[in-house]
Amino acid sequence: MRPPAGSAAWRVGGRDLLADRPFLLMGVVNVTPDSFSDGGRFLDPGAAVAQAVRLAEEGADLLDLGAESSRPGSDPVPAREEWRRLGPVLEQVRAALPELPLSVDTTKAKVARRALDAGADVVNDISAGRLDPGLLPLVAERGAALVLMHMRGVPKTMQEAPVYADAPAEVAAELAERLDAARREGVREERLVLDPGIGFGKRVEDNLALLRDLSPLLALGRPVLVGASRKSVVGALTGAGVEDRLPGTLALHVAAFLGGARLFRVHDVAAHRQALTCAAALAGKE
Ligand code: HH2
Repeated sequence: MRPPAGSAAWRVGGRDLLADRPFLLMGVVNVTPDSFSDGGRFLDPGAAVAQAVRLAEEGADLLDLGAESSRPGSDPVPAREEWRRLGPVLEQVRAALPELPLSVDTTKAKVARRALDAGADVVNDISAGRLDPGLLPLVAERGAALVLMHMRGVPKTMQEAPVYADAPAEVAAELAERLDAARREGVREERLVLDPGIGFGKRVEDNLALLRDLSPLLALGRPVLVGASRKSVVGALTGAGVEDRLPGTLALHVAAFLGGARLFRVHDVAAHRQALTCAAALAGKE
C-alpha cells in the first residue's frame, strides 16, 4: 500500500532527508552565462563555490548545481561544455561541503554519470528521463535519488503554445507515466520526487492552477518539489523584475507548502527558511 499523500520518505544516500523535517530547501547554484535570474553571476568556479557555501550557511538542506539554462527559448548545451562548466564547481563544492547532499540539474546521462562519480547524490532531470534514454538506467544502477520534473517538449519551444484544460490532472497523468518509466528501469520508489515544473511550457493560469491544487500529484505517493523562485509567473502577476520577485515567490511557496509540497528549489534560502518555518508552525507541521 502507498503511504498517505505527503508523508513519503525520500532516501538520499543512506538517509531519509524528510524524516525529521517538514520541508527541505534546495538552494540553486547556476553555473551558466544565461540563466534567467542569475546567469553569468557564478560562471567563475570560485564565485559559484562561494555562492554554494553561502546558501549552505543560510540553511540549505541540499544544493542543486546546474550548467545548462532551461529558460524558455534557450538552446541545449553540448555535454562536453556542460561538464566543463560544472565539473570544477561540483568537485570544489563537494570538498567544501562534504556532508551536504548535492543535486545536479541535467537531462544528460553523460553529465549525470560524471557528476555521480564526483560525489553528487541526486539527479534533477527537468525532462523526467524523456530527453536521454540512458538517464533512468544510470540512476537505477547507481542508486541515486531522482527528481522527475514535468515539461512538455523542450525549453526552446515549450512556451510557444501551451494548452491545458486541467493542468493539475494533466500534469499528474503525464508524470505518472514518467514515474512508471523510472520504476520499470529499476529506480527505487523511495529515491523519487515529483515536480510539476512551474514555468515549463505553462501559462500563468496553468502555473496558478498547479500551485493551488497539488492533490492529483500528491496522490501518486511521492514527495512533491516546487520551484517557482523568481519565475515569470511572479513577474506577470506583479510587474516585478527578476531581482525583485522574492515576496511573490514566498507567497507561492508558502501556499504550495500548505497544499502539501515538501521540497522547494530556491535562490533565497534564508528568507524561505523563515517563511516556511512560520507556515509550518501555523499548520502544526513542525
Ligand atoms: N526550474 C529551473 C531549472 N531547474 N528543476 C526543477 N526540478 N524544478 C524547477 O522548477 C526548475 C528546475 C529554472 O530555473 P533556474 O535554474 O533559476 O533558471 P535557468 O533554467 O535559466 O538556469
